[in-house]
Amino acid sequence: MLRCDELTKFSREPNAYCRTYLTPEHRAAADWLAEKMRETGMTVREDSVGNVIGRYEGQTEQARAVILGSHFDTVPDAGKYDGNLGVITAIECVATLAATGRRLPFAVEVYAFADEEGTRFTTGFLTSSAVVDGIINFPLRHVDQDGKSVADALEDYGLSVENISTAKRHSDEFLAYIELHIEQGPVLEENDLAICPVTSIAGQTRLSITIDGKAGHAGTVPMPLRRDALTGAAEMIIEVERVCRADDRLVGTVGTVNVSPGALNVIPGEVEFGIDIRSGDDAVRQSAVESLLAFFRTKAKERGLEITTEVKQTTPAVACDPELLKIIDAACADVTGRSLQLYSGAGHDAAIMASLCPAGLIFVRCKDGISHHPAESISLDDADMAFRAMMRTLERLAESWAPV
Ligand code: HGY
Ligand code: MN
Ligand code: MN
Repeated sequence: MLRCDELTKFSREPNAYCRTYLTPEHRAAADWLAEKMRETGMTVREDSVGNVIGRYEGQTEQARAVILGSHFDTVPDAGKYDGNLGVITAIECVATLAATGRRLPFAVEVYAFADEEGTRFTTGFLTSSAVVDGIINFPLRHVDQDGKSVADALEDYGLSVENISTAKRHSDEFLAYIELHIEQGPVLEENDLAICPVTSIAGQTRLSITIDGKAGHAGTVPMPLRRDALTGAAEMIIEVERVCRADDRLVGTVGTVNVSPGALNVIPGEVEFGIDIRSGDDAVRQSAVESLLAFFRTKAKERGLEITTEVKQTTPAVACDPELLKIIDAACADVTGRSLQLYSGAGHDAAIMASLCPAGLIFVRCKDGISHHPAESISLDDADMAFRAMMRTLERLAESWAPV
């Protein structure tokens, strides 16, 4: 818990916790995490996309590894446990093994992923994608709010686009990936339960929609002659909510709207807004995206507006490995005496790592289900239960999952 507090000092600004990809605060946090990993005796390195990786050998050199991981980047004005708790707990598990010189039949690798949220460059799971595919999972031409591209940001950080592929790992190196993460929802709290395993992770589509109308004088252009980009976008944004309210398998959010020229007395000429659509069912999500894009085009035509749509990310829904789920479920029950399994509406690196090796996710209760907000909080007892569940998972894996 103290370490999650300490990590908040690496932030873009002191009074709103935010740490985004390839920034000075990312660099400082990476150095701090590397030091904590080294203190446990792990060998530590950084890969070509800024992930921090610690390795604790098993009983035999170069044994296949179980990865314990999560991300250490944040959303703007973030809470202090989303991602960070999973990285800190993973380090704590290795520290506990190392404290008694205990070696498991497999190695343990701790992955601190540098960019899961996609706060700076819009597309999420950037650096776990590089571990799985050896590429950054979207065109490198995407730019941040200041117009800086990923390629330039990598250069500034001392990395290069040419080397991204060296971050790739191979399935035969690993037995499993296990992530501890706050639930970011209210169900564990409703069930008066501290932790539980996750069955599957929602698929998501991130879109950027740009509407071009005609800027003009707010006082002199008669209403019927206007091509107001913002009122057109507003009708489209309401349609996102209407479509997603109509089907409880869907959630849809418009979290960003940029209006230009952005003056009170000027009719908006251009609006760009970002959409996040999710579902546990890929077909449901795809058809919602298609029907929304069709609506947007019709609305734009009606209003004499130009529309540009860009898919920034599509990530399929992913089922956690069923065998690993049984082991994690048993480990959680060892600690809580109970069993509950939850679906995750939030995306996680586990969804990407599932393409590399069997992936599992442990949820820990967070107060009122609040997340992506400074009020995000967990209790010390629950953090302890989560840590013990992760340790029990490793022990059960050691007993039952003999490395090949
Ligand atoms: O958006 C998400 O679900 C996660 O916080 N990246
Ligand atoms: Mn998050
Ligand atoms: Mn997260």
